[in-house]
Amino acid sequence: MKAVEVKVLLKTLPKPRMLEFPGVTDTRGSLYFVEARNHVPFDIARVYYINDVPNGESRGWHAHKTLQQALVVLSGSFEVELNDGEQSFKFQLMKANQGLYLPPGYWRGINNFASGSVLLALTSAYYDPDDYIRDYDEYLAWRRQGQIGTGSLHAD
Ligand code: T46
Repeated sequence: MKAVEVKVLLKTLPKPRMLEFPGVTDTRGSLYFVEARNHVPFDIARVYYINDVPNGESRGWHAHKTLQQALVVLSGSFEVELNDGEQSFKFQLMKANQGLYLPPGYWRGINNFASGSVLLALTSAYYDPDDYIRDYDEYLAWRRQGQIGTGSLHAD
């Protein structure tokens, strides 16, 4: 992707933010639902989930060039650490009706998984290894190419 396209993409998409999914709770328990382009700001192309994370292990530590995701905690809790090359911010996910919207372009790590946690990810595209930046120096160079300035990371 050309630098100018990166710049346009990152400026056009919403910033990372917490999402709250609607649900119905009655005597039988709780049911939550997520509609594409309604409760997450993209069409859902793929779902993956992560469980059985050993105590002290973390996941991620990479960035995506174009992929949008919503991370949901189905059970337990975990922390998402985001970094845009200039600032970092932590989001705690601990309720089943909560999600974190993750636009492309942010370095992310997921850690502090409580025992038995299940992370569900809703994503905007099929798996593509070429969409990942797994080296932090490469990520910083990629960000510089896109000339993304301070203030591009915030948490609503
Ligand atoms: C992300 C964080 C939050 C596939 O074959 N298909 C898939 O859809 C995915 C997601 C992964 N894989 C393979 C690729 C690797 O051989 O599964 C293996 C583990 O993937 P990875 O090391 O990327 O896992 P995480 O937990 O570090 O990262 C994942 C997502 O890949 C990534 O998009 O943002 O969770």
